[in-house]
Amino acid sequence: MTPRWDHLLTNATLATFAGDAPYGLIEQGAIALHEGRIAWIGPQRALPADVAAQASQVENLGGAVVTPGLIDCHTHLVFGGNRAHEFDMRLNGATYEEIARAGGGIVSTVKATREASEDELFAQTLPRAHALMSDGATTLEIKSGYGLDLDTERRMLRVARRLGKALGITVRTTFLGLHALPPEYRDNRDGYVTLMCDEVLPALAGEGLVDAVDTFCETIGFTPQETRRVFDRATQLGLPVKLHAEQLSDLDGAALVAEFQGLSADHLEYLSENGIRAMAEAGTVAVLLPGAFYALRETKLPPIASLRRHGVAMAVATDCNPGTSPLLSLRLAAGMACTLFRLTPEEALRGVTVHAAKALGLSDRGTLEVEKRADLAVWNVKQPAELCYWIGGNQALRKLFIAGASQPANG
Ligand code: DI6
Ligand code: FE
Repeated sequence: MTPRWDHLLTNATLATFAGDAPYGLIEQGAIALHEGRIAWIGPQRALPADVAAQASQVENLGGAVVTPGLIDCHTHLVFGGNRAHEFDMRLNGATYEEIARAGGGIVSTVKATREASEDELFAQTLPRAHALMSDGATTLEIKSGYGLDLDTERRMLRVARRLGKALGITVRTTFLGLHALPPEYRDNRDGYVTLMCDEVLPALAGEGLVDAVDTFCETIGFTPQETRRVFDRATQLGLPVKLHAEQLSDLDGAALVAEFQGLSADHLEYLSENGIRAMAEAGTVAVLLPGAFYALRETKLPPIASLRRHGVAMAVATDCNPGTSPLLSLRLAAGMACTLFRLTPEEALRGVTVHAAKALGLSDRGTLEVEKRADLAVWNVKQPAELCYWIGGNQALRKLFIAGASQPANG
């Protein structure tokens, strides 16, 4: 008889995140994978009698927790060089904004990125992608935004696409041309926004390199009016939008991205009730970035209680970037969302699975349900809360399944 399933995992603690029960938990569960999809899932006692004959491989997990493969829905993973020297400056009292205005910050990474070849950028980024995978990530969002010119923005997005192919994971790319004003346009903001809206974004979208469009809407970034210009262009190109919003101040960016039915508003330390109501109305996901909050020693907490009250889905991501969040573990980001933002472990884990999928507009993953993509993480823990509880270390992940193909934790 031809096996019905490629792989059957038994004796598992399944954190499915399907439905409203805590973790969508199925204890003593089993899950069958076939041709890259989940083919069966449920309590082991409900498995068909002749199950052993129906699977090419049967694996007893000894009670280990299985979650959907984690989804990092906000990273700046591709960049040249690093900014450890600014880490020192900040610890000596310089604020993120002072560093930015002194020509440091994003612009200093732009210089290093412009000078790097595609192969050099790929080689520098690969270890960072491996690090995220070694702690459970199977889908990554990767932004441009350190090129700020056509050639380098293209090179960044090509490297992002290449990482997905090389690692066999899903990479969703986001155009972030409005991340910072490059030196050559310091006195010509309008010229730069026009270049990005009328030339760079259309060109890169036409080359199939862009899945969504983002902007750094902030006092040291771009105005709501400038944001609206690039969002109008994204809409004309049929691309969804998301936004770095209310990180350092309230420019009502959340309401703006919600007006465009945007996928997500990200950071949100300074988010207002008006912004929350608009996000709830539009179904825009709140992406929380505790790594930047931690690294910047921020003190203003995102309004978590109000987001809960309004039923706004909360995602959690690393915001991995060289300046404000050099964080290479999505599982640690989930733990930080608990300890720093007071999310429950259940909320934080939903934040790196089903809500992160929503923030990327992906409906084929993020929960363990029949027909969903067979991206799974098998963990060396017996209860899901441990994934947020343990700080650091690389002992948590046992193995990944990526579209049903298993690979050991060390990639
Ligand atoms: N907000 C951030 O925290 C990062 N980008 C953004 O829009 C910072 C990126 C950097 O400092 O390199
Ligand atoms: Fe960011």
